[in-house]
Amino acid sequence: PAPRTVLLTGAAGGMGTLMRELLPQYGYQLRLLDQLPIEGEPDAITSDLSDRDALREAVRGVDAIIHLAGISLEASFEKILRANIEGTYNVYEAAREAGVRRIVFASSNHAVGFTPRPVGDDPLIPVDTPRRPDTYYGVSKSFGEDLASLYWDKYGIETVAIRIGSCFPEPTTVRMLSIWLSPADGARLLHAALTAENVGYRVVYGSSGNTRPWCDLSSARALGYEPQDDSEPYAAKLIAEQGELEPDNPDHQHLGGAFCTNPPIWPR
Ligand code: NAI
Ligand code: 15L
Repeated sequence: PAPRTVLLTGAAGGMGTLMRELLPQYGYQLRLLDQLPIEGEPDAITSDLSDRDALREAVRGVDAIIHLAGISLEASFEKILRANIEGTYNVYEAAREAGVRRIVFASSNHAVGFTPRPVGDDPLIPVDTPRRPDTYYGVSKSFGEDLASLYWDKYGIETVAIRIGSCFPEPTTVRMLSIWLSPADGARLLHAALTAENVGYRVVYGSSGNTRPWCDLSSARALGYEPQDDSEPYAAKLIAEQGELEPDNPDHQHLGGAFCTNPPIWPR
């Protein structure tokens, strides 16, 4: 049966806030968790991912987990270790103990951020491209993907790991024109990842149907995801303001953009 009750970790964050508005229309009952309290959501669980007892309680009775919580930019290795590496391990352990069968893991383009971005007629970046993390943050997403693989092979817990491009209400840079995931497409992709059958362990890219794509969406489409949005209407204005991407600019050479050179640091 399709999952109905879903734990959403990171529910206070940017994507969490967008997704808790958009997902209920697909019929999900969301249980919310974040280290930060969520205004207007008295039932949300306010807890750090390091609190294993709270996680055990949070996963009880859910059909699936959407795991968004974590540090979403670069930070010291110690902070990344605690929130993203140990935190994700704690989520998977809680799921295993409780018998949760499916997790959707918010991976990131930064797990493969040092991959050169396609130029001209170059092929799109495939999901099986070698990992090339661009930060400790990207390493933690690489770790999450491998942990998901382990929990599938060893315990039969299914994961769709989504290498999200840039999920914000609008694209704000020229790079984002290629990797933007509109919030509505984000919800479509999460719904597909929750409901597709027999996913096992699967990695997909999470972008809208952008006119200037960099990443191959075929594995996402194989889940039943059909993007409806395209960043192109934003292109003229962004390019007029910021200029085209330059092949010689180190910030413009890789999928991960400035995360490869001068990454934004948490907290923003
Ligand atoms: P965000 O930084 O806005 O939200 C992350 C949330 O996780 C925050 O509310 C924070 O309080 C919570 N959190 C952090 N550490 C925690 C801990 N130890 N215990 C409990 N909660 C904790 O990030 P955003 O943009 O909403 O991203 C959500 C997820 O998607 C993150 O895992 C991020 O790495 C990933 N992602 C997001 C992209 C995007 O474009 N928004 C792109 C690629 C990946
Ligand atoms: C990410 O992984 C970050 O969480 C998000 O804040 C954006 O920076 C995004 O990647 C991006 O590459 O634009």
